[in-house]
Amino acid sequence: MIIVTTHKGSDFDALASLVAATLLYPGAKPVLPTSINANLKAFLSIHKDLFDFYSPKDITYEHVNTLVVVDTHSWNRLEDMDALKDKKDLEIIIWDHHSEGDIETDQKNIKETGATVTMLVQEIEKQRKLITPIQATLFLIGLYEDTGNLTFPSTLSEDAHAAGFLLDRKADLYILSTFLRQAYGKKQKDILFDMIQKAQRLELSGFSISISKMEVEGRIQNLAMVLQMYREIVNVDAAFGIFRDVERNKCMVIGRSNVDEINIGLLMRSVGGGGHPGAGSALLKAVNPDVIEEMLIELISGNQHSSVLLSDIMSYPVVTVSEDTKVEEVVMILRDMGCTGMPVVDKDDHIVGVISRRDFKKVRRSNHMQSPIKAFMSRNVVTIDHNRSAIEAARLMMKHDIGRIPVMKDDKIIGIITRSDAMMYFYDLLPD
Ligand SMILES: [Mn+2]
Repeated sequence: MIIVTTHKGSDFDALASLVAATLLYPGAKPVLPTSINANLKAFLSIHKDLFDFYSPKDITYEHVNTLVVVDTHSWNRLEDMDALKDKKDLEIIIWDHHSEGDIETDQKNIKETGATVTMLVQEIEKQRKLITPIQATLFLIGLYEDTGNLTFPSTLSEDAHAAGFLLDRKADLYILSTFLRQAYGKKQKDILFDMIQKAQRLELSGFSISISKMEVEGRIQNLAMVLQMYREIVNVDAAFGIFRDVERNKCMVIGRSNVDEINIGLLMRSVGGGGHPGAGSALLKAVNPDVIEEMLIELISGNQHSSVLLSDIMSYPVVTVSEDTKVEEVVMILRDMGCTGMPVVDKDDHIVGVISRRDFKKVRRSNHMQSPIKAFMSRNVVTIDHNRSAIEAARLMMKHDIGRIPVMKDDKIIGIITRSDAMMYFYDLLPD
């Protein structure tokens, strides 16, 4: 007997993948966990008769010789499957878009697509299996839910192709929009209430800020929406949530800002994430939430309480070029050293500019290759004194959107601090 199952707290991607897998493995019994999301319950209350789902307790484990697991590959996310853990000669097949999991098998179909159902739909298309409009609708709901209607940064072109294929197969967008509400479920509500109860406001550089730290279990969807609501409710200029997933030892940092002066995208980039001025996030491994909070406060307020000096973490010696060096030569030096920019100095070794990849865009004509580099370098040089802190360097990088800053002592360059130097420093703060 072949069974297909998926994770507890099943969402639409899980359900869609479960149904899709039964098409790829004819005769396979779909085993739906008893714990499923609220919007899935609503969908099944109407569509249940169309699908022949089994409950884990209906399964006689001795009869199972093939186990197909979709949208997870962790034993502890399955419901009542422990009896199969050590079963001899059990064939296990995995279809999942999460990179982490402990179910061992040599039949792993794992790719970090936006939704698991995308991979199964690709296979259905490849094998030219027929699907009904209702199946296509369910698959598209799963795909849209996990990719935020193809807007989440995790979305790949494969997801969009699969969506196109499903629309071709008559997926019904009216039905889809009925069931696909923004997932503001119990989990999200509990988190929001907890955040509001513990809400703290601080005033930093004239702005009202709120930073909440919380422990969460597993991957919780739509935390960004929760944070957006939170910022509006507590009415601050910028709000940050630091969500620590204890089990995976990761912190999800999400920011929302309503003022131009606090650029979330730049802030998140300086801690290893990304985003745009109003919204952004970063996923940090093994970082203490208190350290992240401290970093955010320091970055926004520009304080320098750090006792570690730049001279301890900067890179040196620094290769510089003289302002009279020909463009052609500078290009060669950069290529040889494998770097993207360097400081430019005059004959007294004083810094007069920096040259970076951006500046070479100005070099158009080939006769420019013989010009001195001073004709193309940027003269607005941001430098930092050697006795400043790493936090301040990170703040300058953020403010000017640059990745390297020359470190100065008595008007001479003694080193250079790069974004990765600053990151190394922050990560070294971690407790073991
Ligand atoms: Mn999924």
